[in-house]
Amino acid sequence: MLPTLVLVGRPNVGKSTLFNRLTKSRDALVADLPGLTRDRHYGRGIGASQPYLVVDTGGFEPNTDSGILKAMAVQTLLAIDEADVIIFIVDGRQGATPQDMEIANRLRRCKCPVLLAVNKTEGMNKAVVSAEFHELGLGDPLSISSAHGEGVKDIIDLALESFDVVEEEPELDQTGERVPKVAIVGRPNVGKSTLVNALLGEERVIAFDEPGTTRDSISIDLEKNGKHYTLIDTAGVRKRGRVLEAIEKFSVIKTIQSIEEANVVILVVDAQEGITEQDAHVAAYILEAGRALVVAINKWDGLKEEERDWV
Ligand SMILES: Nc1nc2c(ncn2[C@@H]2O[C@H](COP(=O)(O)OP(=O)(O)OP(=O)(O)O)[C@@H](O)[C@H]2O)c(=O)[nH]1
Ligand SMILES: [Mg+2]
Repeated sequence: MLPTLVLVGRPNVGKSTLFNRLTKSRDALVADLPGLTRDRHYGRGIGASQPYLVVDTGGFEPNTDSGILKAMAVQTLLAIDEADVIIFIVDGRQGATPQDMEIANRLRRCKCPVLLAVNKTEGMNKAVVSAEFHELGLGDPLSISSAHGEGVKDIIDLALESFDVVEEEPELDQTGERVPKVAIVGRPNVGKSTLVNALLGEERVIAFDEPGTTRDSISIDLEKNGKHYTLIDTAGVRKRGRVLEAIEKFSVIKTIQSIEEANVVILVVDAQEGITEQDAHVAAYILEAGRALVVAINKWDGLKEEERDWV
């Protein structure tokens, strides 16, 4: 499992600037307009002694006007749920705002560590600027400059401190051959589980929860034509609260983690709905991660002849 670092903060504090620096991509849109990040939110982090996953939560529009969801969008709350470490970014030039306080209140309930990063502090007296952020109640504020890189390596090192670098041993079957890991990913309802069941068919299977993980992907042994495979199914059980569950079931973080674990990824798309932006982002990540990609176009049977040609 890659440690997952989630960048949280109100609009315009510099989340995407930090995301770009950590992933060295200029892809994520950085602009002087609040709420503009519409682009990529998930990337592999660099510059540390081990790989990690960075999630930029900007641009997820809150979709309700009451309660905590007003300050934080559902995707952000989901990401927080699945984070290993949260980096909460505030703007050192603007000082602590009521919205910062609201976000801090939510983050204080998180089980994972939260690091408080005071951004845009280049050329400023760091002790003075960061002092007022103690009131957020999230420990010592750490001064950084996303744009200039000051303090960035320190905060990442701190964030990853408690994670061991794990060299995974490839699993071998009885004959000593490597067992390929096949992840099956895709949006909810595209038919992932049905595909898994179809693959398994009459074969004897042993299903078990991946040991030592808090996330709920499931590994399944499959023997087909005398060869062994491990299927990784992300569609398994969810432990999340009922409210969130109802709004959004698709977890990109879980999907990415299973891609990282796998040698081959089957991306299941729905022929009747076509390829969504989400599908395209996931496909891009699979290729970037250097995994073999198989695109499975499911629900083919429901299409008319001319629709099949089009797909
Ligand atoms: N001076 C200074 N400006 C910065 C720094 N980091 C980011 N900025 C500027 O702050 C503005 C917002 O940066 P973004 O990275 O787009 O902010 P964001 O948090 O991703 O914003 P949303 O995605 O809209 O929530 C841009 O004009 C950046 O150039 C910094 O370290 N110092
Ligand atoms: Mg942004």
